[in-house]
Amino acid sequence: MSMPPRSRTGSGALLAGLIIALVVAVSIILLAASGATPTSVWNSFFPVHNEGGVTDRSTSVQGLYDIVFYIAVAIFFLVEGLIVWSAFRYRRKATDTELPPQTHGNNLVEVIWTIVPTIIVVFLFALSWQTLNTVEAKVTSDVHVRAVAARFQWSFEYLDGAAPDAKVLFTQSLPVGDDGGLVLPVGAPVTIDLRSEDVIHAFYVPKFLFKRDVVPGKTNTFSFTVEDAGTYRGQCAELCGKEHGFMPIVVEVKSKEDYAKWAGEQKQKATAAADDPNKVWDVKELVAHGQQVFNANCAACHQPNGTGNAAIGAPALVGDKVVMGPRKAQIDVVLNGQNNGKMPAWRQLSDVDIASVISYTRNSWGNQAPENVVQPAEVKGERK
Ligand code: HEC
Ligand SMILES: [Cu+2]
Repeated sequence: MSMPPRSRTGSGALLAGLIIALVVAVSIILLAASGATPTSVWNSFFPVHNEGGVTDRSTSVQGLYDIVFYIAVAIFFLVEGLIVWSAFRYRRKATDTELPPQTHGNNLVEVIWTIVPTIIVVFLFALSWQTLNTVEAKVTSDVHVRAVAARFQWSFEYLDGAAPDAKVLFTQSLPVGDDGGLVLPVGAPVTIDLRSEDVIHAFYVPKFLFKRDVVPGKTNTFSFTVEDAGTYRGQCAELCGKEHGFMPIVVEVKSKEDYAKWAGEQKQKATAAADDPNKVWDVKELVAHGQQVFNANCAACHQPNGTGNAAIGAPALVGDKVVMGPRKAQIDVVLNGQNNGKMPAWRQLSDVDIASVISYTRNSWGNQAPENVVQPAEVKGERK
């Protein structure tokens, strides 16, 4: 077959070269302008910027990642290199008038490009298998925590042993503060059970190089030991609803001694509160706990910022006459409901929960009710 002789000279290749040079130059200028250095660009290809994880399991995850990454880089340069090389080496020349010889099939290269990828895939399979076994290894733990995810909050129940028979010693909830978040000892094996109250969430702390789904009706478990003390931030990593972005996880890792002291204090506080319904609570404690109760039970209708939802007839609690009025009337509404259950009854909540949530509504969103504190004992007295 013959082809018309080509009139174009090397100008096409020159243009292509210029465009590539321009793209490279602009990329370098933009990266430099944003403060990137060659090291920071290189590190950005790795998890947590190549700093390494902080748990005993993260080393093997990082090792697997590194190997996969380097193999991918090698394949990238090999394949791109061959494409560019053959494009130049076998490009049509101005003097060419015939099609080049048409080749069909080559047993040698076909065998090579079947065997080599197979070896790579089998190798990565074995390596992943091994990594998975390391990451999933069960250990006898000193600390058992049940992480409960609910739209849109995490709480951490500290258990007195392995689930499912374990008792809850005390509970930690976000938002963060002195008593928020997940607190763990450094250098001690920890087991976390994941439970969802509603939809699928995911537990993800980047510095652990680990992520696991929290599935309703199923308990996922994982164990690890944190090797460096410090504060590590994470986030629910499953799109679970419109406030999904506000489900932070904060892990505070303390020395073993500090942890033991802290856990002892939490346990004592929880026991004291449970044993003594007549304990007089501090307004700050009530409001802090009340916010959790509100977000878990009331915010769906009254909204997290208390502005209500006209569509379902849930009134705004900001400046509401019941919330700003006498305590007794509000205890009655929350315990027994109102308007044939359009406002549901909340008798199933504990005295502490109800006292807390009422105190919260009386001290939030600009509300400053004259009677601003309701104690658990008062709620107990109103139950019929
Ligand atoms: C299923 C939606 C829903 C949930 C959940 C809900 N409420 Fe209500 N709430 C309503 C509706 C609707 C009304 C108005 C009832 C009526 O028409 O009288 C109401 C009324 C109230 C009132 C009385 C306001 C007034 O002016 O009469 C208070 C106080 C209140 N809710 C507090 C709470 C608290 C505290 C919680 C959580 C423990 C909660 N609500 C959970 C729907 C809800
Ligand atoms: Cu979530």
